[in-house]
Amino acid sequence: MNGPVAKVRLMTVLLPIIVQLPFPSQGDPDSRIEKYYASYSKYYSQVISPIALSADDLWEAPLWVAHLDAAIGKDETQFEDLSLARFDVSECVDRLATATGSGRALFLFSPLAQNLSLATEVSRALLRLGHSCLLGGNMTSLADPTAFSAIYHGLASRGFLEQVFPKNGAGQLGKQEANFGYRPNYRHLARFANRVTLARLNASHGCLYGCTFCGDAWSRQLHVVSRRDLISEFEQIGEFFPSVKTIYIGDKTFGQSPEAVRNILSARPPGRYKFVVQTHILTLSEELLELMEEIGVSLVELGFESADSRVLRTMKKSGGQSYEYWLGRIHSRGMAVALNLLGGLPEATVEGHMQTMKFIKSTADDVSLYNLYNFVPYPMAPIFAKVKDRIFDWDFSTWREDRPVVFHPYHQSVAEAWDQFIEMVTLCDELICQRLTLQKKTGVA
Ligand code: B12
Repeated sequence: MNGPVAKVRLMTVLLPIIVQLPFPSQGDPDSRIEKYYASYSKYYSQVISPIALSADDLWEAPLWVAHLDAAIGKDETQFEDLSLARFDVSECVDRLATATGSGRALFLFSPLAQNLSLATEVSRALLRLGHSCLLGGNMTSLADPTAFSAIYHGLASRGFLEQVFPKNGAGQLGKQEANFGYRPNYRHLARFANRVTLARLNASHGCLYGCTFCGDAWSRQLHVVSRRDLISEFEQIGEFFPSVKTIYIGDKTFGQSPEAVRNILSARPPGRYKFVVQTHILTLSEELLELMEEIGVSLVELGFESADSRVLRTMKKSGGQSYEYWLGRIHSRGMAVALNLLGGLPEATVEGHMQTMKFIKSTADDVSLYNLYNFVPYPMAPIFAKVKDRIFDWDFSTWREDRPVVFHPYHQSVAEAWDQFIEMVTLCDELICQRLTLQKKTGVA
């Protein structure tokens, strides 16, 4: 039998090997951003928990591996962790070819923008050696279909290998139970136990807000993980990451599902972990802050992006007026705040930048940390379709959140947008350095 159906049958009998590829992203950093992250790590270690990031390593264990392993559901599935390998096609291919022994394998890749080209070349070479390769994740719409045996779009659920060819698409959007037919299996992530200081766990996946700069496989849908599944994840994290003391709740908008919040409260081992959550200004309420305290949240990441309300409106994000109030409320409850700021947005202007700088200064007393990203038009973000024609650099390895934008912004040049981003980095570095100095003098973080 030939054709797609035969190919699927073949895939289901091959040895599945899940592959985490290396990233080039931390190579050759801008010195000002590097300095900022050194201060950031120091301060983060003091206010939240120690972080020891080795320069080339992943910052977290790759959770998609635990999901995919469980969705495949076979004992024999292997995991090849190439995250510390050189960013080099031959090295990756050699390592993977050796991992198969003498048999044929099905390699599963989930590249991000920065390693899509690497995944493509590695796959081509493995196909030539007679193996099969399946691509999934956040970059599938921009991948070259001739370089892979198949491309899988969307979320994986139990038995997904059989549905590879009937195009899976984005799946159902909206609010729904997390009925994937599997519980993530952390067994292959045990090797990250001494490499990471936090674990990520989702009580819900996805988000119903439609911010157009934000995009991954879970956007515009909200799946609530059942309490029983959550308990199993807490148990696995306890077992496989015994020294981890901080859990990052991966829910994109903590509080959007009250059920997910209640589930965390009742499923977590009381007192064992500090928690980090991320949320949206419109979701905040006194009740939610109360629950955060009860759960043991020590850091709240709040998406702020930009102080320019026009930019935010065009990106379908609203709620700018109450930030000062909520930053004060979170701080007064003894939780630290990290503001997520996004430079290089397509509609950004110098006036908007000045407003953002002013806002950063005026709220400095209530904010501990700043996560600074320079905008990258990832293909799953709704804004991608609009910005696509303005993209001038299609070399995905340069699509970096710590580099100048790869498209022409509407109201300024790439260089101007970059200067503004660096100004923001420098300001945030100064603020964090001041906190470190004060902390040294007074002993209070
Ligand atoms: C945890 C996380 C990380 C972790 C782990 C990364 C990893 N390899 O797993 C860490 C911290 C290491 C990380 C790093 C980066 N990340 Co990150 N990260 C995330 C985050 C917050 C959650 C991902 C996750 O675990 N989700 C849970 C899993 C279960 O879902 P999933 O990955 O979507 O997988 C499901 C489906 O997509 C599908 N699927 C996925 N892969 C595959 C593969 C196959 C074969 C199949 C069939 C199905 C399939 O099945 C899974 C189950 O349904 C996402 C945002 C998000 N909410 O998705 C960003 C995200 C994936 N990261 C992103 C980026 C850009 C990065 C960085 C490059 C950022 C940077 N500043 O440089 C770095 C990488 C550099 C480095 N050296 O580490 C972008 C990717 C955009 C893109 N298209 O490239 C995202 C979407 C966030 C964003 N900015 O929009 N990240």
